Amino acid sequence: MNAKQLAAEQAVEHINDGMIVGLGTGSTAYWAIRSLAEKVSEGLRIRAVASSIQSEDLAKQLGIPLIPFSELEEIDMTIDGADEVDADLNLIKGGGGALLREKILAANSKRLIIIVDESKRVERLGAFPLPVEIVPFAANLTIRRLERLQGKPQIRLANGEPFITDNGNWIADCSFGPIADPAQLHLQLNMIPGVVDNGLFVQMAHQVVVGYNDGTVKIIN
Ligand code: ABF
Repeated sequence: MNAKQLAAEQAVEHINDGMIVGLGTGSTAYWAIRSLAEKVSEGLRIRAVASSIQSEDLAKQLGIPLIPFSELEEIDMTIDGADEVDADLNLIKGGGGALLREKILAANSKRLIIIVDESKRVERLGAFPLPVEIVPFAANLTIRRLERLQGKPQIRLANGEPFITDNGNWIADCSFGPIADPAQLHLQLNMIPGVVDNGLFVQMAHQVVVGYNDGTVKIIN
C-alpha cells in the first residue's frame, strides 16, 4: 500500500453511520473515496458532498450516495488532500484547481481531516506556488495587484489556454517564497477585487494524517 493510500484509509476509519461526509479532490482523496465506497458497499450508511466535479463523478461511479448542497446545513467531516502542511497545520491547497469548493466544504465542516504523504510536510509554507483563484474579467489588473504583493503570478494553463476552474474562473499560481505570516497574506490576497479566494487554509485543519513510505502513519493534531 502506498503512503497516500495508507493516510487515506486511516482517515476513513473516523467515518461513522449517519454522517455527512465532504469528499476532497486529488490523488490522495481518490484513495479515501475508494475506501469509503468499499465501506458503503459493506453497509456503512453515510451521505456525501464533493469538492469537485471529478470527485463527484468518482463517487457516483463507486455508488456513494450524494446529496445536493441545497439540502445541506453542515458537514460532519471532510477528508481532503493538501499540497503543503506546516507544523501549525496551516495548508497550501489548490494544486488540483479545486481550492474554492474545497474551502467552502472545509469552512462548513465540523471536522477537517487532511491526508498527505510525507513529501507534503514543510517547516514553512511557500515552496509550492500558492494557487489564487481569480475572475477572468480584467485579469491583467488583478495580476498586477498580485505582482505588487511580490507573488510572481503565472496564469495556469491547460493545453495552451487558461485552465478553467469548476466555477468558471482562472488560477494564478504565485511564488511568494517562504510565507512568514500565512494569516496576513491570506487577508491581503482576499482583499484584492478580482481575487475569489486563495489556497491558504489557515487554522482550518483539525487533524493531519501523514502516510510514510516505510508503511507507518502519523497523526498530527
Ligand atoms: C487537493 O488535491 C488539493 O487542494 C491539493 O491541491 C491536491 C493534493 O493532491 P494530491 O493528493 O494529488 O497530492 O486536495
